[in-house]
Amino acid sequence: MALKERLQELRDRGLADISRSENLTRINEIRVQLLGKKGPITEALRGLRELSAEERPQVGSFANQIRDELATAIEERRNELEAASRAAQLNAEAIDVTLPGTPVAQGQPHVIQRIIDQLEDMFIGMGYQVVDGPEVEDDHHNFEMMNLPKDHPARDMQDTFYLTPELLMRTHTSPNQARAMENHDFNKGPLKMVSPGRVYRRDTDDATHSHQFHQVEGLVVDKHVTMGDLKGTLELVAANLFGDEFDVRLRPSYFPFTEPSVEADITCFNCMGKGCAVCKYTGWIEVLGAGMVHPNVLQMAGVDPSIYGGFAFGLGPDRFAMLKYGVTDIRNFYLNDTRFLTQFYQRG
Ligand code: 2NL
Repeated sequence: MALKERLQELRDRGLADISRSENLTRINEIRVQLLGKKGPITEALRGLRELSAEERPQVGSFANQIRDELATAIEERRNELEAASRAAQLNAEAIDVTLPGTPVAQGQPHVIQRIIDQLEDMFIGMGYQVVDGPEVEDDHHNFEMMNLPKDHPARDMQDTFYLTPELLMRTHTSPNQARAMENHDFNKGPLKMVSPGRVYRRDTDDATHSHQFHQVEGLVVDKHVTMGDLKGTLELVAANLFGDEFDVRLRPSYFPFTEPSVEADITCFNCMGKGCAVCKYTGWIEVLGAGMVHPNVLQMAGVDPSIYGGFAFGLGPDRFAMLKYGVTDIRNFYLNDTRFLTQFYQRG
C-alpha cells in the first residue's frame, strides 16, 4: 500500500480509537502507541527514504500534518476526560447543605445561676446595680463592718474558713455592700444594689447544708426608707420567682446587721396557704432574712445614721431552687451530674 494511503488509514483508525477512549489511562496508551518512537507514524516517516525526491516533501508534510492532527485530538480528548473525571469526583463528594445536621448537645446555665439571673433582671429593672466582689475577704469587711465584733458568737471558728487570722472565705456577700456604702456618694441619690455570689461556711455537708452555696443580698440606703418599702420589694421577689398568687409575711427575728430584723415567709407552694405537711400546717414557708440596716453598720461605712437609713435582705438561691423544684438534697446542685441538671433546662 502506498505510504500516503497507509498514513490516511493510521489517521482514521487513530481518530476512531481516540474518540472511543473511555479514560485517561487509555488515552495515554493511545498516545504512546500512535506517536511514540516505536509507533506507526515514526515508522512511516522512516519509509520516506524510499520515496522519490518529488514525492518526499509532499508525503512528509502530510505525515507531519497527520501527526499534529492526532496529537491535537489526543489533547482534546484528554481534556474532555479530565473534565468528566473532575465533574464525577465533585459530584461524588458533593455535600447536601440542605440535609438536617447532627444535633450538638448544648448546655444551659445552672439552675441556681438561672434563679440569680432572674433576680438580677428584676432588680436591674427597678434601678438597682449588681455588684460583684472577691470570695476571699478580710475580717474587717466580712465581720467587723457587719456589726460582728471579734468576740461575737456568730463568728465562731466552726462556721468560717479562715485562710490567715485576717483573711477568710466570705460567709455572706455583705462585704460587697459594705464597700459600696463606703464608696457611694449619697448626694447623687440613693444606693440601690444587689450582690449575688458564692459564699462559704465551715459546715459538714448534708441534705440541707453545703459548705459552699449562694447568696443574693439586696440593699437600699436613702433618706426615709421604711419597712413598708422592704415588704413591697419582697412581695415583688415572691411574685417574680414563684407567681402573683404568692403572699409575703414578716416575722420578728434577729441578725447582728439589721435592727429590727425579720424573717420573710411566702405562701406555701404545696397547699397555697391551707396548711400541709410541707409547711408544718402553718400555710407559710420561710424563704429569707431581712431588716432595717443597723445604725452601727451605716456608721462604720461612713454613712450618717441620723440622716440615712435603709433595708437589706439576704436570700439563698439554692433554697429557692429546692423549694421551687422540690429538690430535697442541696448536694445535687454541686455534683455536676447532667442527668440531674438537665431536668431544669428550659425549652427553646
Ligand atoms: C440571712 C439573711 C441577711 C442582710 C442579710 C445586710 C447587708 C448590709 C447591711 C445589713 Cl450591708 N444587712 N444583709 C440583712 C438581713 C439578712 O441575710 O439569712 N442571713 C444569715
